[in-house]
Amino acid sequence: MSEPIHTACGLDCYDACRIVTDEIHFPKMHGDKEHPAGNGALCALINKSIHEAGRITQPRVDGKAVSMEEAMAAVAEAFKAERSLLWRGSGNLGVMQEVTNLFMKKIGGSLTHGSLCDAAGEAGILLGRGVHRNLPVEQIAKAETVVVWGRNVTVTNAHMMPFLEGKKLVVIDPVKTPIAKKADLHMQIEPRMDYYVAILLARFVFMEDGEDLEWLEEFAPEFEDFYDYTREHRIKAILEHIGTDLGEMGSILELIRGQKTVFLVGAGVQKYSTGSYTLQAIDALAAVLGLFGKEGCGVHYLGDSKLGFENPFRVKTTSVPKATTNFSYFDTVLVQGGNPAASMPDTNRVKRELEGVENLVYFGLYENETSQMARIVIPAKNFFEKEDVRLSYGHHYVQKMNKVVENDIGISEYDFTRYLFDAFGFDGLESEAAYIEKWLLQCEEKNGFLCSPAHEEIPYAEGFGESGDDEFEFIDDYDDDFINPKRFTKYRKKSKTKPKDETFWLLSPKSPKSLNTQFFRDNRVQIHPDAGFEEGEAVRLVSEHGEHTFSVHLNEDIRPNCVVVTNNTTGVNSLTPAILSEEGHNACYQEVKVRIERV
Ligand SMILES: Nc1nc2c(c(=O)[nH]1)N[C@H]1C(S)=C(S)[C@@H](COP(=O)(O)OP(=O)(O)OC[C@H]3O[C@@H](n4cnc5c(=O)[nH]c(N)nc54)[C@H](O)[C@@H]3O)O[C@H]1N2
Ligand SMILES: Nc1nc2c(c(=O)[nH]1)N[C@H]1C(S)=C(S)[C@@H](COP(=O)(O)OP(=O)(O)OC[C@H]3O[C@@H](n4cnc5c(=O)[nH]c(N)nc54)[C@H](O)[C@@H]3O)O[C@H]1N2
Ligand code: SF4
Ligand SMILES: [Mo]
Repeated sequence: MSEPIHTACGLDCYDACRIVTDEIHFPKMHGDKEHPAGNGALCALINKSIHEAGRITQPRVDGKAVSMEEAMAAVAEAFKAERSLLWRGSGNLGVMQEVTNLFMKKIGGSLTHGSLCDAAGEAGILLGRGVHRNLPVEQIAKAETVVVWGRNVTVTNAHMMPFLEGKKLVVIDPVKTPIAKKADLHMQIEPRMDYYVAILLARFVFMEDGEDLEWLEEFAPEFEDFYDYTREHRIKAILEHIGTDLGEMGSILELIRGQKTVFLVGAGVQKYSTGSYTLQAIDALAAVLGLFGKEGCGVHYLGDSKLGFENPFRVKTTSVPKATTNFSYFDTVLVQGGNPAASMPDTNRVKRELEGVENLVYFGLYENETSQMARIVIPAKNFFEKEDVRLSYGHHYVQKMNKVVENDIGISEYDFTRYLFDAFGFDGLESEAAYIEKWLLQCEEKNGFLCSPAHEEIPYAEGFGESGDDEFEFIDDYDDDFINPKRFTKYRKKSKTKPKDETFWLLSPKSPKSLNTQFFRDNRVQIHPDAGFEEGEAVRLVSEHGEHTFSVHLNEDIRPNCVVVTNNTTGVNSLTPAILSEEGHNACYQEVKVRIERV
């Protein structure tokens, strides 16, 4: 029996599971029952990350197999060009992924800002709270009512499930997801309308004098202006528009009134140009109910896992937006841990841009659309093959990732950076162990596990902002109001971003079988049976940005004016727009409607 090795799953997932294995039994492994955010189980994706067939083991340059030394020499040569960019995906969430920033800084290269993922919502949270302190899972455990709002918990965040047991459940989602089927109430909302739900619910709370006056007076004194703002919204027209009625709104209020309530908000509500306003409105509703700074209450969203850490890889460089990158401006582009040719919006544009790059370097684990286009391909090590530290956007626990397997495949991000520092004669790169220690030394211990320095048992108990001295800022403007004409004009000017009325909203949530574009690729579109298509039939989806053919899968759980194409489906992003959210520089995958054509 060899010594147990502890590590963590590096896949981009809320749960960041702690893993227990040992040298003899690996790849057999299990979760850690004692871990405060896990329950001992690991999901099936972890096995796929060990046995994946499409793993790249052979470096190549210009289509020819070469040694790692030759391939790295080609990378060094490529970085002598004038304009270089590092575009990093989220294939591995270990902190050591960012060590490559240090090299980009040295050569005056560019990085990216914004996100494909959660940055619109994050921006909305910052507008209201000043700093985004995520709600600890221990507080979720103490809630009486949980509102699952645009998060597909059973698929994307399975380790949250034990925390929801025995609670009153409200689900707000255009799809009757597995968690919606278990809920006391499912609001099958029209997509992109969550802002209105939050604003109207807040208005109704005021109307029935349900606001938490004492808390508001101390921490959010502008609440009366916010009440006036909610009253600018016309109830009847909005209820019709968002596909609900007074009865349903009343039932939600009944489930949250006087209850310790947590809003579990997911990426689904904010894949729009207006995504920041949605989170700011949901936060405002939480404030009216007095849900901040109290036990068993709050808003949980994808957190900033690096909050509170001094990040040794943080550098100041020029940057370009990650979701709409103009790749062809650069001579050399390093794609690390990502698959932009499939995962970015508007694939047709992205591929044209990538074709315009002289030296496209792909540094990753698997063959994919991007590796196929690259001039230089560098195989990476997976998270069982290197040392790292795993933070989580779903909870506050930190895990040292220990190497479990030794082999000759690939190169780690640290060694990649070391090679380039040496090739260019740069100094200043510390040892890998020193960086890892820098991260770990900043952690605190909680329940016998490492924990982020930003962890607070009950966030915002003292107030908002970095210091806790600030007030909560209510949302007081919305650029997208279709009902109040005085607000509508601004939006009309930006009509480029308005989804053209093509009948069906395109929803692209995550799949249980894949981690973004890793592991399994789908070819299906899920359509409500009422749309009149047959199971297995081939249909073309057409948007103003492109088209692609999919195989029909009928699903009566979908709101009938929506189609679902999970984000691991080949071609989904041919349909999506290359635009940025109004705040946060985020991708807006769902700001699009599609037409369905028989082929
Ligand atoms: N198995 C698996 N797990 C994953 C991932 C994966 O690829 N596979 N990816 C990881 C990553 S990168 C992320 S960011 C997280 C994201 O995980 P989640 O936060 O769960 O995000 P999504 O899966 O994109 O969508 C969540 C839900 O939002 C709903 N939705 C869509 N539009 C709207 C809307 O306008 N309003 C409302 N209220 N709901 C809407 C969808 O129907 C879906 O049920 O998951 C992580 N976990
Ligand atoms: N239509 C639509 N598109 C979406 C979304 C959506 O909701 N709808 N969601 C978006 C979201 S939330 C996200 S987060 C993005 C994700 O998009 P990307 O960040 O592009 O993620 P993946 O497509 O999974 O590609 C990750 C790649 O990382 C590589 N990799 C894995 N581990 C390592 C490692 O340790 N080192 C290195 N160097 N490489 C590694 C693997 O080869 C894998 O192919 O997709 C976005 N795309
Ligand atoms: S993908 Fe998520 S649920 Fe699955 S093992 Fe990794 S962290 Fe845990
Ligand atoms: Mo994501």
